[in-house]
Amino acid sequence: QNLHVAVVGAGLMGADHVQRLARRTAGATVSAVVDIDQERAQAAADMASPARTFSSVEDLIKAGAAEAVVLATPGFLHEEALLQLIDAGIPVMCEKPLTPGPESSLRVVEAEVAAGQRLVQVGFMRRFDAGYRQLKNIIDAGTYGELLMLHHQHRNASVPETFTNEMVIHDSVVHEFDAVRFFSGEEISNVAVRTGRHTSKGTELVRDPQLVTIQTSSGLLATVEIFVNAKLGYQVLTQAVFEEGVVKIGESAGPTVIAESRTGSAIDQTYHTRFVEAYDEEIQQWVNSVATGVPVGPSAWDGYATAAVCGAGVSAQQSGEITSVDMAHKPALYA
Ligand code: ISE
Repeated sequence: QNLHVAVVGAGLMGADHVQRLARRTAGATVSAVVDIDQERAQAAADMASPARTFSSVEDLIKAGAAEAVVLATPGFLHEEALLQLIDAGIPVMCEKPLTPGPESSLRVVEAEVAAGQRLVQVGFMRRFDAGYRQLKNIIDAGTYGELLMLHHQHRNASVPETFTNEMVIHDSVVHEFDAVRFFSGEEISNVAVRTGRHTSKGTELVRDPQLVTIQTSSGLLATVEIFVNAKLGYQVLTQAVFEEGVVKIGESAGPTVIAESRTGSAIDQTYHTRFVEAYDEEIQQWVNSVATGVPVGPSAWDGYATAAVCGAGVSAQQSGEITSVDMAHKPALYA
């Protein structure tokens, strides 16, 4: 079996997925690349020749050039593409966020429910990271008793000048919102955001770092330090506190070197390298799931639920208050 996959959006993430599908994914071929910028589409398609190029999802669908799609355009373009693809019955692996707001995400969920089948997987790749899966197994097995608290640190080396305070929530903390839902198996009921001292090495539009606190429906508390101009490199760390122990994940996977009067190990500079195995696993499992027809990854509901939390998160950033999350009723399709 060889699934014909089109990659829509030939930016950094899209081009990365073209290479992944062409070189490191079994059972898939890149059949097309879609981008309004045809030069960019062609450059990406050349990495996977003989892929065709298109300038819109509509043309792609009309040409029948894809059995499945990886959607990697900017988030504000997702809704229109997703609705077209769902309508055409084409499975999609949609990069996060599903859409940049709860109302638009809910429209995607409703379209899927109307189609009567799960066609959308959302790109929360951390669920495929080995450390994340090990911690999830420990939580579910109750190895150290009940989970009492989660502490996350999410540090980016830097962000572009155009990165806004809202994007801190929508682009970055969205991963921890999904992580807390993944680890706890519960929805998030409220969120708060505090800022204190801020870095002088940061960018104009961001208060940096920020401390986000999250509470799930049963009361589990989680903290997130989000620091997007941390300079030191790229770090995503989690500490889970149980009744009878603490489990840490995300410390460097590389060797510890003791030399030149120091001890330590290298850390990644970007999420492309830090999570490369997770992305590979995410895409491989998605391709397999399209073949079997049994969805395995985060669903459109997970995309909607995190969008709802992001909405509350941005309000909380502005008000400084503990802000409750408004959530629609979960359709049976996602039970
Ligand atoms: C980026 O969009 C990502 O998804 C990364 O995983 C995250 O670490 C980063 O903060 C975001 O900007």
